Amino acid sequence: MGHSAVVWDHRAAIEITKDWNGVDQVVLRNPHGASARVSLHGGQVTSWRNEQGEELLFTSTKAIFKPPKAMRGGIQICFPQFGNCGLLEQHGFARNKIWAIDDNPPPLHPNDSDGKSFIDLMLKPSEEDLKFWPHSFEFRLRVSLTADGDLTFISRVRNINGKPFSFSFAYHSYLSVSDISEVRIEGLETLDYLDNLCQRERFTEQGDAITFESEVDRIYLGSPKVIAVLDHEKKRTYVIKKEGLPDVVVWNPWEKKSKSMVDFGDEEYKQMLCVDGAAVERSITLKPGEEWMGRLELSVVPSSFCSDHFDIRRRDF
Ligand code: TA6
Repeated sequence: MGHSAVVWDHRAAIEITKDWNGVDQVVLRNPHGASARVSLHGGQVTSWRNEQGEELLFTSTKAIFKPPKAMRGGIQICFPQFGNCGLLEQHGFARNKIWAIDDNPPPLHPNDSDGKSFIDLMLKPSEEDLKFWPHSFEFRLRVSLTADGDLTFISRVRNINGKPFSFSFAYHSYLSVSDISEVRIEGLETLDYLDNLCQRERFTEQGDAITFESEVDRIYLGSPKVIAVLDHEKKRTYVIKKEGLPDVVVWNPWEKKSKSMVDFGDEEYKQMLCVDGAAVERSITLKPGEEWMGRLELSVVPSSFCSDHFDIRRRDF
């Protein structure tokens, strides 16, 4: 008896609803019950749930769901600037803009769609935007949920034949963790980092793995393609794989800073950690017609898998 090939029609796995502000929100589902939600506001992923329906991203209970500010949590697209060292608003304007669904994206590699449910979004500068950042770009974002429940991002920024421009970038990712004091990051050992708590002064990481006892706000430089964030209590590990993103931003506000943020609970620093695939130290420069691509893949594996199956310190799998 022939096997009926299960053709996974990615469009069948997509539902378009409205978010809390009536902005379109795309729900991606896979055949095993995992899901992700992408708001056209900022192209922000506001939810990523595993097959058991467990939420894997952090969102503050005090988040302010009011444009143009990004909701505190999820995964935010920081472009064309990361940080507040430039002329634009903190982390750039992309996360505060309404994106459009891109019905006719230039083709990607077949691997980038096989067996995935995905949505293609597009951001182009408005006349208003061009007054603040006079560069004609097209930003194509593909957010996918794989059959295994992994969450993947492909960002493609193209210079549409204007003059050359430079930008910095980050996937500002709020991971949900059980208890920050029981979390460690592997893969950043021995790297240099810029410390945002010391005017971005450069230091070298001495630790065996990154652990947390106070506020951390660092940009690790020249990081490997794979980073692991181990949640001891849940015995699970976030595996972050990236391409085109040489840096990793690590941020936990800890107690004092948490109390200073109106859209963040005083104790919520205990349940979150930002680990962002980024390109910050060296901005990316595009000549007319050139395109930059930045890929990120997030998966969650049982921590036993980590210790038994791969040694993050060897940085290969
Ligand atoms: O390094 C991450 C960071 O720049 C922190 O300094 C903190 O400001 C965080 O981003 C959050 O920024 P946001 O603009 O989302 O409040």
